[in-house]
Amino acid sequence: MSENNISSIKAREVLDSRGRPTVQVEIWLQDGSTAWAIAPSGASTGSAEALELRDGNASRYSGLGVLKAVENVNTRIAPALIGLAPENQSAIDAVMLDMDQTEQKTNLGGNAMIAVSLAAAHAGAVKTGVPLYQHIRAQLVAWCRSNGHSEDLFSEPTVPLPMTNMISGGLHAGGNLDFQDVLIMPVGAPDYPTCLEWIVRVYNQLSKLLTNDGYEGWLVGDEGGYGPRLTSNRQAVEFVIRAIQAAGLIPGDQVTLALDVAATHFYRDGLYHLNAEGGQVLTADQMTERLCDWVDAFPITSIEDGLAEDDWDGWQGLCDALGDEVELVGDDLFTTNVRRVRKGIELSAANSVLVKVNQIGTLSETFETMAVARDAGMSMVISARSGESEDWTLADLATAVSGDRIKIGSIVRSERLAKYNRLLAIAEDVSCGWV
Ligand code: 2PG
Ligand code: MG
Repeated sequence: MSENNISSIKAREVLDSRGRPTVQVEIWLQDGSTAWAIAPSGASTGSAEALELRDGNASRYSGLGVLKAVENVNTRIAPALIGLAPENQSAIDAVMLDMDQTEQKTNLGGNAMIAVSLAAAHAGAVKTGVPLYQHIRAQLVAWCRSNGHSEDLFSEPTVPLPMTNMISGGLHAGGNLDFQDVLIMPVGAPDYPTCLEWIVRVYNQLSKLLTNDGYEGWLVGDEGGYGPRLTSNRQAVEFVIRAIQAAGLIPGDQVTLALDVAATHFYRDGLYHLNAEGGQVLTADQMTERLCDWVDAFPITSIEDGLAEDDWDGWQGLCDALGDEVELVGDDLFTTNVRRVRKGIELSAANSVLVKVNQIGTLSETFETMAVARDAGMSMVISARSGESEDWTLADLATAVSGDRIKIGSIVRSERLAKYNRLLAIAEDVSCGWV
């Protein structure tokens, strides 16, 4: 009988939710069954992220084509993986890592590698006949056992709490806000379907409030959050609070706020440049004071990238000031890179890690980052990118690793809903992590 291993692999260039090329990988098993995955892609990228290999040929897609990455899969990676068992994720990722041999995946391309790595996870689930989240959980446990980490770092799969984008700024929207996202977390929702209903309710109220006050309550950014031209970052937070109230929900009790400040993108020459605040220029201490004021004034329970990716001293100060009461999440700071997470732990610079698989390039390396973070007691926010697709792998990944939160973007646009809707199916069988 056939072992039903990988019989062929094919990559192709497809488009993401922003109309930019990205890599899709399809895997066939010996029995003819198939599985696929599509690499996500960011806009507000950290400088330590795995390289997104792009063609640079300006006559096609303004240089953003990914035909080189596609070729790397088809001519280099695929021949090395034919015949391997798809349910051995570590072995598949190890082949690619051995072949690449670079810190930031500049040889094969992080986009090529992550698409293969995720497609292999799907193929493993197809072969073993279990839902993807169960298969990823099994791979995570196997990875922990063979790498000297306790599998008890991760509880049984649970549905993570959504952290949902309401107002977008920064590099994600055409408005004028410096801060990238104002998000809500329905902490008081008794189950996942109720979470979604609450989120949609708040989202619709926000549209009305913005529009009634003369702002663009219909224009949305890359992730489906509204992108109005407001007069300050603070005003965005105030609108979201009002929308929660207008939805008949209690801010702080039933729904809390989260921010993705994405501060790297307005950090220049050691200072934070806030255009939406009349061009104010703040030091790290002043930014920290500003965030402390906001935490006092509003029910903010999570702040991502409150300071810039290499401002480690600043992060230590932020963590001293707010680390006991607020989840301080490193995105650009950590780039899902275990070395950077270890440094963050040594310096007590943050208490939470944002996990984005394409920042590091393989699922196995993502497991390592998560194990080290969990071992240090950090929480985990499993996150989509601004460039997404119909691929819903994120929902299963976040469930499999019992992530505390899942950050998908807003509650509109099909590339986001593919994940929110997948979680509805998962939640029929899996309990909620926050209840
Ligand atoms: C972030 C992500 C998702 P991007 O900064 O957290 O919101 O954005 O994918 O552009 O890096
Ligand atoms: Mg971020």
